[in-house]
Amino acid sequence: MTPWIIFTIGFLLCAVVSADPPNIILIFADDLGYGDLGCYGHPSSLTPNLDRMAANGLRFTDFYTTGAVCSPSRASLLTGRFQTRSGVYPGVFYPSSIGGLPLAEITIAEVLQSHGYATAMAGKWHLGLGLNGLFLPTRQGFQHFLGVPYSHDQGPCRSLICFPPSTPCYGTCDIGETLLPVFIDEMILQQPVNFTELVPVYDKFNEAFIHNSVLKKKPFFLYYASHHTHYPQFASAQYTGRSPRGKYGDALLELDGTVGKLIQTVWDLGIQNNTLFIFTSDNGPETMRKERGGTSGLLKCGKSTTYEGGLREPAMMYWEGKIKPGVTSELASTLDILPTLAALAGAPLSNVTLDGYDLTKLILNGDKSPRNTFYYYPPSIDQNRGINALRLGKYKAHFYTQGAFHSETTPDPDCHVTAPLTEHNPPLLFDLETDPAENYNLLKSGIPKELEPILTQILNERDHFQEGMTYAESETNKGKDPSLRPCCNPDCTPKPSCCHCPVDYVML
Ligand code: CSN
Ligand code: MG
Repeated sequence: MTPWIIFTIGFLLCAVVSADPPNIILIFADDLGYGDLGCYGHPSSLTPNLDRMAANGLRFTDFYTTGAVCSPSRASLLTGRFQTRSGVYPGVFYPSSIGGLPLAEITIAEVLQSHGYATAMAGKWHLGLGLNGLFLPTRQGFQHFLGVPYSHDQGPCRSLICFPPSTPCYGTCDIGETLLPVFIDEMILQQPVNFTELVPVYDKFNEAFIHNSVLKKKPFFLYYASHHTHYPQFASAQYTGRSPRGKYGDALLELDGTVGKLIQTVWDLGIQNNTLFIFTSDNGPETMRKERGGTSGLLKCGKSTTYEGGLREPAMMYWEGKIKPGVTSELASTLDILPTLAALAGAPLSNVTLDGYDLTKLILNGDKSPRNTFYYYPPSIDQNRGINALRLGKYKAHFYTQGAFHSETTPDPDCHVTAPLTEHNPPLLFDLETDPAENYNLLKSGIPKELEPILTQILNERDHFQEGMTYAESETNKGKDPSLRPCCNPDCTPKPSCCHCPVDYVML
């Protein structure tokens, strides 16, 4: 080979696998719907930093999360595998859950940490707590953790002091549970959490971690899993009353503020050309919270359903100078994040079965997505039923539909808890390009001749997928043990009221 050819090959390899592993900031919202951001068309949300990230990055129109509720969705994000394989189904973890994301699962943090990255997480975990913190982020590849191990409605609402402090909670929380803790690594830092000051503390933690990693000349992986915009809505003083969209808007504005701070920190350090930001959300909006819940915009239904509103999410990737700004309608999923980050970092993958694709050529070169299918699991996975729906190219087939409590209150009765589990044979078939709202079933009056081939292909694809799927023993059904509930005074009585450890964040 001539030196010129060797040089060219070397250059081409470098174009795909960066010699300098990029820093990664993965931002995950909670219960944020497809229609909630300004850049996705919401008329009264204020999201200037997210809109800027979208304008300067690649915004996805067809990006899917795998779980219509939290825990399964987070398990898939961090492992690149459907929740069926790790056993994080049905439903979600509770403070006293015995199970968790199995430690044998390999997370993004583990992939990157073993390749020399500094790793940290702030915010909501929701992948188990277990005995002596067995399932905390620090056991899954995160060197540092500051956050709450589950949802902030999984404790009494009185622990959620909003700003101003007299603000009542809206709806009900799990009053039988222990006061909500915030952990630093594996220790309880404060119980109950003071939500009016929590996000500024996360912001400081994030900034310190980025600074320290740069000082140590280490590439870093920061996972910021925001509590926003899960119910009940809260915001610190700086954001309260600042959004025209009320409580939900204020919470979203605070999340947007954190995004702005992260971008600013990266630019101040001059590492913007070597830092990839990814933003998306875990599941669709909880419309049962009415104006204090999110919206899926033009998509059908929301959280806990396998209509588009349950699983299609806002998503963007921003990397200054590397990712060409634009909008893509190529198919992508949270499943694809682990293989994509591993490829960008040049980190080897284990031989465990993955359900995601490496999207580097899509995001860096504008190529087609390697993904042409998506599989929709409901929160209550039943191995005998398998997936509820399947997307192949622009077509989506529903084999089962069901409404959900979380998707109550909008006018569409299909979304409501009163819409029972219904099998569809032949399936309902929608063209998501001409009909993203899933209004017009193409098979309503029989199977048109021209759709026979695509229907056959869809049914074959479903069989093929289900044959290749494995279902681990359920982790969420392993039961509960009240003694696992976190308590900052482990030996105190009477529980849970003695588990009370106020801390002034100013001291930190
Ligand atoms: S979730 O919300 O954690 O964002 O999915 O806070 O499905 O029974 C979902 N659930 C509490 C929740 C319970 C949550 C459930
Ligand atoms: Mg959620």
